[in-house]
Amino acid sequence: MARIITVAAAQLGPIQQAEPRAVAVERMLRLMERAHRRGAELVVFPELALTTFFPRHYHDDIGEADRWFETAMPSNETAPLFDAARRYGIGFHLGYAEIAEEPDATGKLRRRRFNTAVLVSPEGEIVLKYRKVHLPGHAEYLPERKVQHLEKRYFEVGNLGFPVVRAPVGGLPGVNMGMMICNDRRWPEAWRVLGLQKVELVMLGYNTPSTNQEAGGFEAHHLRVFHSHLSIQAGCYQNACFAVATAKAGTEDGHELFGHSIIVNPQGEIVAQATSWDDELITADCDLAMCTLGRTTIFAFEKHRRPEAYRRITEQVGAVDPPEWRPQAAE
Ligand code: CDV
Repeated sequence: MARIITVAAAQLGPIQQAEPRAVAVERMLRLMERAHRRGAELVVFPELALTTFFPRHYHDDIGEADRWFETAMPSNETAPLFDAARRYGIGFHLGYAEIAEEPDATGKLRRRRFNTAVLVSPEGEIVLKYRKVHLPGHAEYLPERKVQHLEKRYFEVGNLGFPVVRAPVGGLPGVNMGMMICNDRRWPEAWRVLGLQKVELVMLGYNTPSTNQEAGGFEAHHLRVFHSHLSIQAGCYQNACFAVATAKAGTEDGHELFGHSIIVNPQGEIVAQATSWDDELITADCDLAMCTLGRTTIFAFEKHRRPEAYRRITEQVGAVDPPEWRPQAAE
């Protein structure tokens, strides 16, 4: 039996450093209104949707970066998004930088910073929170880099795992939903942890530069989008789920982000794609019954997975050299 929801990726064009949150929120409200007019029941905004992608900017004193962070969700500035959810009866997913006063692993209460996303219900309640696990980049200023990527400086590794929740969307009483943030989409482990919780819809926001900033070797320009789409399409196919992958796009603080937001089905097909590098809404009707084929046949995990052969995945971080083969005659 068909289980159809209408979802939207609300791509944002650039947000410059000087732009206040109120401007970004105003743009997001316009996208939510458009989503409502098109019948969308869930809207997905990008990673760090309220500000410029600030990890490209170095602050010697990390506290100086606090102005990019939210200490409350909702706040006075973000409350209009929650009001719009209630007004239109649609849920939304929002990426933002979070400051939390929380005990750390040693039990010490302290100020902690995370790259976070929340799913908000049409009633304006936070249904699910996720904190980014795979933080790319570096913690210190690197003079050899033209553009810094200081996520490891400003954020701690997410401490919530990869949670999935079953909650109503539109007319459906329960949809299994999970999240990833940007770089997470390149890691099959993240997809599989969601897949093992029967995720049906993955929401993910990203900010990805159009060129490889690492200067670690040549990477052709066109491969940037290819690798992003390849990861998302493979993740959806191998875990029999839909994904709404929403970008921040265009030239932000002089640096280009590639956009190309997509909605992908469990066959790994792109069913909608953004074509601008600006604020743009793409929508798709997703029949969640499509998730059944993959998860009852080729990816019926309970029949075919062999965790005893996967121990390295959780026991080992870096790659090790394999044993070297030598011809017997040489001994
Ligand atoms: N915001 C990100 O996580 N960006 C990374 C870039 C640095 C490669 C990404 O994986 O898209």
